[in-house]
Amino acid sequence: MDREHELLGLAVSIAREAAALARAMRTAGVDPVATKSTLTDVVTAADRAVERQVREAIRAARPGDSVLGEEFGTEAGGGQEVRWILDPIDGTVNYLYDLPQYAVSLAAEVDGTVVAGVVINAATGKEWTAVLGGGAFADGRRLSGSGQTDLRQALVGTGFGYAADRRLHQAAVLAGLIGEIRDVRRLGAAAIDLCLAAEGSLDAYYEKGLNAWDHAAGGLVAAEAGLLVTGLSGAAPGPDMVVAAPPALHKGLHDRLVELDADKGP
Ligand code: LIP
Repeated sequence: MDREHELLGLAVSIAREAAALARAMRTAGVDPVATKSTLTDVVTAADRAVERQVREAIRAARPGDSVLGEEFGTEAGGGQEVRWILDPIDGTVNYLYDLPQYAVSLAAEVDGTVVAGVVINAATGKEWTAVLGGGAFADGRRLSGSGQTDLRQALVGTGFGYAADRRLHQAAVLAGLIGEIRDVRRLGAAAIDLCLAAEGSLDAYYEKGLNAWDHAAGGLVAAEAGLLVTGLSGAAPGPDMVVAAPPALHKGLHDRLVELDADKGP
């Protein structure tokens, strides 16, 4: 088995355990334990417990690897070239409100390139996986994105940040776009949004303000399903912008987002 599939196998078994813990803690009841960047950017005990469990599992299986996680930041490894990128519960607000759209997202990066990734919707158990050059799958079914070629007919996913001034900027961008697409979906978890675009349940997705842990695994799933996953104006996908769309839709959406200064503002 090649290393990429070995890393994926480990990621999947660790993420399944993590999803089970998130589900059990959701059933037991969830309260915010702290806030982060703003009053609405909450963290729950489950975010932290799931992250601890995943870190311990990675440390036990591959002690030399490093980990970047949303809640506890970077944990350097013993200089191995593998770095794990983890969002223990992507869609924490959905998790808090018991909306079944939250995920464990875990990616393995080798020398700066994401080579394997898994996203598990912890509420439904749905699983998306990808290996660099090996394709993307949902519950074992190979993915190929949306066949939509007309932006005016496209169902587009997006999201809003935790800071009010950023949300106002994002709303202004959406106001400029909404009359030119079929409709918008704000589902609340970037990792799942990217996977829904990979399977064609969304025709495209874009969002400003994502961290690596929000899009590392989902971005590989989308790219391996044949989507273009980029920033704007030649930039890589990152905090300024992540756009994921099939080649037939990408240029139209990208160029409109550039016109609307979607990667600018707060
Ligand atoms: C969330 C993202 C979502 C975005 C939210 C938040 P979190 O991540 O998945 O796309 O719109 O503002 O950033 O905070 O639940 O890990």
